[in-house]
Amino acid sequence: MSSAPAARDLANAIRALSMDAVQKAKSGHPGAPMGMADIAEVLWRGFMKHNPANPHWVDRDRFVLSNGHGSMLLYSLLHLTGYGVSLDDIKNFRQLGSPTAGHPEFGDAPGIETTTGPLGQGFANAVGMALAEKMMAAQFNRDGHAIVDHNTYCFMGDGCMMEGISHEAASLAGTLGLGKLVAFYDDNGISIDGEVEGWFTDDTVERFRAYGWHVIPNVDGHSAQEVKLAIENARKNTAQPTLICCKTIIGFGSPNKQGKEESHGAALGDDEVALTREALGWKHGPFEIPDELRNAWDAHDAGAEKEAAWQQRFDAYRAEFPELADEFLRRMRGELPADFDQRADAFIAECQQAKEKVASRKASQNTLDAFGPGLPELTGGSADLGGSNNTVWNGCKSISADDASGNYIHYGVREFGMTAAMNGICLHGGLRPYGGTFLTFMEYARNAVRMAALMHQPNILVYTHDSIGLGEDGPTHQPIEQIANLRMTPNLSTWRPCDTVETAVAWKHAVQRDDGPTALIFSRQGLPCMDRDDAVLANVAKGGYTLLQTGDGQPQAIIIATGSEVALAVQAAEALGAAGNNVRVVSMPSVDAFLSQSGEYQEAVLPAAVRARVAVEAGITDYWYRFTGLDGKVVGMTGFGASAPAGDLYKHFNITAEAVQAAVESVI
Ligand SMILES: Cc1ncc(C[n+]2csc(CCOP(=O)(O)OP(=O)(O)O)c2C)c(N)n1
Ligand SMILES: [Mg+2]
Repeated sequence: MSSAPAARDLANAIRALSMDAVQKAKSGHPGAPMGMADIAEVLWRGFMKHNPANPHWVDRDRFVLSNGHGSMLLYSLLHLTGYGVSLDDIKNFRQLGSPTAGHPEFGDAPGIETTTGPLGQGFANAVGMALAEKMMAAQFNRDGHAIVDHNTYCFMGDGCMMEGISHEAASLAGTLGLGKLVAFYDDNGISIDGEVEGWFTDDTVERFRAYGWHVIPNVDGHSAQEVKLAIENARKNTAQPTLICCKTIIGFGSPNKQGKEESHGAALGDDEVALTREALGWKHGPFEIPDELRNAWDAHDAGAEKEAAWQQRFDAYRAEFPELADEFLRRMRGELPADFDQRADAFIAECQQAKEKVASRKASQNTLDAFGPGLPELTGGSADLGGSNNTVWNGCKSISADDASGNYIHYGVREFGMTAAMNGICLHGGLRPYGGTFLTFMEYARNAVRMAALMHQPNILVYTHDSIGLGEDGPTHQPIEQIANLRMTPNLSTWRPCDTVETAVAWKHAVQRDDGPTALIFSRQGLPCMDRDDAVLANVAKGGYTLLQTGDGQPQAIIIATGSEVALAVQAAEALGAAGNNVRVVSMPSVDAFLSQSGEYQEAVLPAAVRARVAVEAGITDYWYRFTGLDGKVVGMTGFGASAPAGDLYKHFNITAEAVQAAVESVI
């Protein structure tokens, strides 16, 4: 009888696949997979609760490779344990159409929990996943019934540690006591430029202890025994997140390149690959995995058993709490309550009737008060601006380390950490996060906004204080180019509503969207509510619509406006109309929603023949030339704002009804 394969041999399967795939692609990063292979072997074979046959099993452990350049580590693991990543996929590493992209892309291959590559962000995603687990457990588990009970494991390198977001995310995870989060630090002393001593000398152990983490220092990342012990200790501590600091050798096994930056991000070369095979005692050809190693890696049987055990627990839960069980499954499927659409429409109609004049940030809060009670998955938060962002509604209950049963997260002043954690919450499932900050500080979180769009996650981004209209806080706080920037992001839906009605419609859209994020942009200052008949009201959801026209038939000119400037456009149009002109006002709360309408509808709202067009928005003018063309004009900002009362600023920057009127007169 042959003995079970040694841990090192099993890890070497990862090393071989990684160096061979990188060699074949002539591009990629062999160093991290070869350095972390031993850790991965212990974690995935000894601890990970997962079922390759069902990558969507709701109570699986989550695994995040935050140092995503080491993608071949993840692809090797998915392939070896039996996910739908074939040997051909591995051979096609980094090629067009292959699920084995340069960096792990969420949705490309089963088992990839999040897109990683932007260093540090995967770690913040993992924090969000662990937070979601803790909140879902608090909401759904009952005595003797732990149906939500899984770990989040994260691999991270020096780069992740150096990134500022690691501070935001680790600090939040420590404060919230995310005890089921276990991060592994690949402490190999190397990053792209060489030995990190020259640019990274933190005491990482003490740093994480200061955050309130349980830290296990000095683990030999090439000793299966030490890694196993560390994971056991990490799992025993359920009150604090754990960081396991693993000393490793980058490119482990490569005689001439291990321990050096040369193995970080380039193929080892044919000669060195051969030498590495020899050094590792790997006697198999490229992409060849002997059966006994394959069998030892295969996780189908163990995975099926683990899921079956959970299913049994869930069935017992369902027997005792049938409604809760159904609700849990509904939420994990990401389905909205059946009555949401109808309730939302009723509230929108109410807003139109009430015609309240309030800031759109206040209108947003009113909408949350209306939608929130029927949407238990709605999970709010703000980066320490709850009172300004109006993200706290009547039914909000804050969560803490001791009680995570609520629905509101105080993210603290951590915009990037918040947004990336919200991505992790979306990816985990069961909760629908929204989080607020000032629109200007969206830029602190910019790459996480982009990642939400890239990963098709329905993250709801609440941005208030949307323009010079915020007034006295001055130009550091006044967004100029941010709205255009958001609009130019693929798969991000951006809304800048003009009143209570458009605000409620925007929220409805954001909640119903299931394939990407929505940015909701709200004013600090009060905005009048527009008149609309039923037909006009029905068009608001189309993102751009004719709000009013001062005459019949083809208009002489069109004014396109958004948000706080719609009222200026209406004033200008009324003055022009009184002078006998036929002018149309198009309110355009969401350009992307408008552009997704039929060509016929778009032509009806913005007839191509009408080239006398003026756009008005208290943001950078450039974006709007797409709609106004060479013959039109744009009233807006061309530079930074200033510190003064909002009314004075609008006059100073000449964003007024008179300016709009003059612009229209000049193009008619
Ligand atoms: C935000 C971000 N900045 C820069 C990069 C480019 N980059 C990829 S890996 C890397 C160095 C990472 O060093 P480390 O985490 O120690 O990885 P190792 O070399 O040990 O594998 C850099 C700068 C990136 N992927 N993301
Ligand atoms: Mg490193």
